[in-house]
Amino acid sequence: MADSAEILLIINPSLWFKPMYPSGIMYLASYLRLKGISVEIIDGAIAKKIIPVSEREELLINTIMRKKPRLVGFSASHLEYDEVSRINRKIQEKDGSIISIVGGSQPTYRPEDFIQSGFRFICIGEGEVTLYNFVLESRKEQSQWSSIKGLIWKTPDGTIVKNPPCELMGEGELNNNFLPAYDMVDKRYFDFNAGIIRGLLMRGAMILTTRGCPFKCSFCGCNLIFGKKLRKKSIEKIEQEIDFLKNNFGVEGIWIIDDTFTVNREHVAAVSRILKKYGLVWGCQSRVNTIDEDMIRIMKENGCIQIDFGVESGSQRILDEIIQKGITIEQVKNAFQLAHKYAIRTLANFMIALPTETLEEFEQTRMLADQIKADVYIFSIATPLPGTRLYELVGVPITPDEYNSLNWVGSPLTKRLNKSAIEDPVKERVGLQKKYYFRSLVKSFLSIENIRFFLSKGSKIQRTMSLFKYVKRIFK
Ligand code: B12
Repeated sequence: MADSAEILLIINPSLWFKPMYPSGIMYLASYLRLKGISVEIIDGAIAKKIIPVSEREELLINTIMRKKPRLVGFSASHLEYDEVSRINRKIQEKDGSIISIVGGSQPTYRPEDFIQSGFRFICIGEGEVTLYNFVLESRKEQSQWSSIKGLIWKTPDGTIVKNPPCELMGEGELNNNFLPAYDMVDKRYFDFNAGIIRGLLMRGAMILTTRGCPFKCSFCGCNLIFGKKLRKKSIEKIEQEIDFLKNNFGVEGIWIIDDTFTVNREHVAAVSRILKKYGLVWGCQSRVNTIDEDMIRIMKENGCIQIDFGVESGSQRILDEIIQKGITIEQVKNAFQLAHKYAIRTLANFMIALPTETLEEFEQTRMLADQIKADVYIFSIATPLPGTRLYELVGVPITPDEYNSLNWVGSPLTKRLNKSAIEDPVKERVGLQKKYYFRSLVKSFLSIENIRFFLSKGSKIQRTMSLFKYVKRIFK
């Protein structure tokens, strides 16, 4: 007799220790639980001592096998393709009757890779409804997999079937499932974690207040997951979530993980006021063309301390033709000026070595970086994620076994993928990062908010430890 829940959802399979909790899996777990399905989250990392990767993987597999689940669900970014596929194959070898399914960003972008790697079932896009229907169908003796919207699957004779996509949940449904299963993950995720709002030594949490993004940047596949239309959680539910986080974990700050928080003015104002009511500092991702003085003023008055902007390039041509971002350099300058005026910390994301980028255009990027005077700078080497339009624009095939070396600081693939005039993107990135990053790190550690946190009662040791851990991670 199995001693586990009907479905186990696996996080942090092995190699990638994520210092933040995985909202996707937690939303799936809470949705299934609301529908009366027993579900458990198994975390491969946080609750364990530091042990070698291979042993950690064994431990995870043994834990799964011991629980004898009927179903196992994995989530994967491209970086987790390898490990998730390997763990799944090992589980299948040990017990072929376990039904496993994978979902998340990379399976949505390129499901066929996961079929090749041994998965029989892939969930495309938003997962709650598809997973629920999948669990119900799996209980039947003769499961009709073709009835599950949002599923791509393989028949016993090896045919790959693509079912129609699943309708996205309406706002009512988002509100019913407003609270991700915070109680099913280790409480230490909410301990002092300087990574939540870069450099702040506080107890923090991430929340998702909207789903969907109306923009179409070529490097991002987000709207393949949640669509283009913005769907909002109600303010009452957002308040209940914040109340829960404050009362249960004593959070002091919030990072809003919406793709673009500042799309809807009324929503921004209402959420800001709730955050202020709970005395929290907070930050969000924004866009230079969805923000204006009125909005920034409201955000500042209500405790916003950091806004992240995707600037990407100083060349208007690159922004228009390659990134297809829909922003102008003037809007970039204006947004940073406004944030400075209201003393909100800014984080600027840039990409270098975009396809067709000339040396003059790279110089324009450097100049823009100097002009906007951001507090934190992140320079990434443009990385075409398979399944995105940027990947098509670069036009160089990347095989699945190369996925986990695809990263933003440079990789064995960088040379092959470089379709710009910049000869050595790795060297250029290091130079830029050195010029800005360490200065900005020191600046953020010495920010007023941090000093205030540090001087507040208790927890000085934990706050200091969190600083060390954060710096160690950066240098790694
Ligand atoms: C917050 C965030 C982070 C946080 C925390 C991530 C975490 N703990 O999960 C931090 C800052 C750590 C982070 C890091 C990185 N991130 Co990030 N991140 C995000 C962000 C903004 C939100 C993720 C989130 O919580 N979404 C909300 C939840 C509810 O959605 P979800 O996770 O997609 O889950 C839903 C579906 O995908 C599906 N689903 C997911 N899993 C499963 C499993 C099953 C079984 C089923 C049925 C369905 C299913 O159902 C869920 C509910 O509807 C997304 C953008 C986005 N819109 O998703 C990028 C995103 C996930 N990140 C991305 C990237 C690239 C990274 C980094 C590599 C960046 C870097 N330069 O280092 C790292 C490494 C991440 C890693 N190891 O996987 C990419 C992934 C692309 C890819 N091809 O995989 C995204 C999509 C952004 C993008 N523009 O493309 N990230």
